[in-house]
Amino acid sequence: MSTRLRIAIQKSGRLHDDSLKLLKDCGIDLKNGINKLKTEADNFPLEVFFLRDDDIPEYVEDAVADIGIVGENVIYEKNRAITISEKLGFGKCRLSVAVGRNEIYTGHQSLQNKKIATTYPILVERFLKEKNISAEIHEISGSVEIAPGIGLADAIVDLVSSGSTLFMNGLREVETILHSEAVLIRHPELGAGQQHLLEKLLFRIRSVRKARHTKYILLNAPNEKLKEIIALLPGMKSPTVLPLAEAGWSSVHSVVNENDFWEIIEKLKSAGAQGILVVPIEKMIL
Ligand code: PRT
Ligand code: ZN
Repeated sequence: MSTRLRIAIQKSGRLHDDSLKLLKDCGIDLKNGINKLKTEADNFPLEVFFLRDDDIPEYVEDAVADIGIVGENVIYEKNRAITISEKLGFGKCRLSVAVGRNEIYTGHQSLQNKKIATTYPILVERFLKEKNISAEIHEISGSVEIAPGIGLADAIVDLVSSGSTLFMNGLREVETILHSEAVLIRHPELGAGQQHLLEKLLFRIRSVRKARHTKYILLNAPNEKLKEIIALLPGMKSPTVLPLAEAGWSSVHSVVNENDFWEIIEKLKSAGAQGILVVPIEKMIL
């Protein structure tokens, strides 16, 4: 059988859709039937396993899958012998300490001798040890946010993204233990064939991710303002400048980073740029 790369992704949940979208954006078409345990790609030697996120590090460690997509929070809690290959920029959240809205909290020393409910006992234990605090960790498997309300704990440590779950349960976020996002993990020792396929996949992932943060920009500029306008547009090498049919005017093409985007647009306008078009880029190969 020819060499294939086996990837484990979440079967359902918060990372499922973005993981599939990433593969799709990398030009990988999966055969139908994503509700099954596994599927494969039509146009890339890739087999996809659908698993619970908590099991993914173990499958990769045991070489049942070569690579996987999972949150950093799961990796650090599970402590498996796997390697992080690439941050993927989605599934962002933080693992935070929260206490009752009206509780006094003056710093981590306020946790001394308290009861903390969490689904992340290993990370919490490490945090307490680092801070030299002794507290009782109460491991529960879900709905951590109700623990203080029912008298099970004085504080909780849980994942937070918008903060609305904490707010709705009368809790207040007081300290962050870990920032997390989805990452691509790999078995530490892949065969030469799998290693080669992983490099191909990583090349595509980086191109897709770079493109997501970059826009293609086209504008018209009076020639006497070109120098000033070009100085605002770094481009990949330098901007492309083409003459317009109307004498004295040029069309300038370049790429801009999404983060600098509005700032640059304003400066371009005040420098005399007109007819500014901004379009998404699908892939970006540098
Ligand atoms: O079934 P399976 O075991 O695969 O899934 P799961 O239920 O264990 O995980 P899932 O799908 O909830 O989350 C998968 C991963 O998404 C997590 O391991 C994180 O890496 C990431 N992620 C990002 C989050 C959140 N944001 C998040 N907000 N995981 C969980 N939450 C929960 C949090 O536990 C809390 O209950 O959402 C609630 C808080 O959200 P806000 O927006 O109200 O703050
Ligand atoms: Zn899970």
